[in-house]
This record gives sequence, C-alpha cells and structure tokens, in this order.
Amino acid sequence: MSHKLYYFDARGLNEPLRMIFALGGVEYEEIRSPIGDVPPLPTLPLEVKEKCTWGQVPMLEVEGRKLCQSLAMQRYFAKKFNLVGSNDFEAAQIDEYVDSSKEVFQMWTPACIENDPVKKAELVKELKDKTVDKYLKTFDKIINSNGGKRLVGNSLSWADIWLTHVINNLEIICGIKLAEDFPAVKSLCDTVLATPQIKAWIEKRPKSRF
Ligand SMILES: N[C@@H](CCC(=O)N[C@@H](CS)C(=O)NCC(=O)O)C(=O)O
Repeated sequence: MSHKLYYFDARGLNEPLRMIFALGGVEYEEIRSPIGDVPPLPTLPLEVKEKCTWGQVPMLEVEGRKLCQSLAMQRYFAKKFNLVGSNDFEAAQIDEYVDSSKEVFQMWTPACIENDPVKKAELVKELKDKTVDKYLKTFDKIINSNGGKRLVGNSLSWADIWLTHVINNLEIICGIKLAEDFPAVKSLCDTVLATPQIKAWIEKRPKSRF
C-alpha cells in the first residue's frame, strides 16, 4: 500500500482525512500510536516522533514523500475529490468554516480529556456557553442562508465534513448534542453521516476513546 498514515489510536484531528479517504476510495495503511492514560495529552513514541517533520501527527507518507499538518493534508485530498467548492471564493469560504470548526474542536479539548465527572460537567457548561452563541448559531445561519443543506454551494465540501466530525465527536466523548437546537446544523450533520462511503467508514472504523 503506497499511503501510510500516522496518527494516534484516535479520531481527533485526523478523522476528516479518513472520511475524505473513504469518499475518494483511497487505500492506506494506518500506524496508530497508543494514547495511554489521558490526561495528560498523549505523547508519541520516539521512533514515530522522529519521523514526523514537525514532531507531531498526523503525518502521511506517500511513495517516500511526507505530508504533515492536518489541514494541509486534508485540503490536498479534498481538492482531488472535488470537496472544495466550485470556485476560488467558495474554496476560501470552505477554508474559513474548516478553521472555525477546528477552533471549536480545540476549545473542547479540556472537557474531552477530563476524567473527574464534576470537573467535566463544569467544563461542559462553560464551553457550551462559549460555543453555542458564537459558533453553532452562526453555522446554523450560514447553512440557512445557503439554502439549508450545505455550508457552501450545493454539494458536499470538506467544511461540511469537519463540522459534522466536531459535533459527532463531542457526542461520542462528552455525550452532548450540540446541534440539538440548531435544525440546519443537525440536518447537515445527518446528511453527511448518511453519505454511503462515510457511513460505511464509521461502521467499520476502530472504536477509540477520542
Ligand atoms: N497543527 C498540527 C497539530 C498537530 C498536533 O497537535 N498533533 C498532536 C496530536 S492531535 C500530537 O502529535 N501530539 C503528540 C506530541 O506532540 O508528541 C496539525 O493540525 O496537524
């Protein structure tokens, strides 16, 4: 297999790439480093860290060449599989919504890794207050003003995939349904999760904590 994908045994920042690979029918070998006891955030085995250009995963090796940084990797394949809109402006809007989704993902890390149930509940409340108005309401508005189905244009983009991953991942890890009060976001996520190749990937993907 010519594609070797290095990450933790986790969905994390890398799951959108796996979904894009599913859509494009890309075959790849996965090297999943164990996450161990979290918190603290996991560290990579030295032999993996030393291979990675920036000392971090995800990293992809393709025929001896390396590509790192989750969004650069995903954008490269999103372009190949027509998930970047139909012109440069749409591609830029898609980048904007990917960045905003990644911001939400990163804001929630403290709640995701907290094991103490009382502290976790406090963090969930605090993060809901910070996320719902600023991001969920805005995403809902953007989808509605674009016809109610997609973030940009009228076909699936990697921004739709990112937003869906963030909402779905928080439901798996923290048991919260962030899209519940946002019908357009909820409907977009349901559509992405029902996309046959993505649905099939989710059904067969390894079960992991994060
Ligand atoms: N900006 C990078 C961040 C990568 C990153 O934070 N990777 C974490 C896992 S999600 C990592 O490799 N942690 C282990 C370490 O730093 O040793 C990206 O988006 O790819």
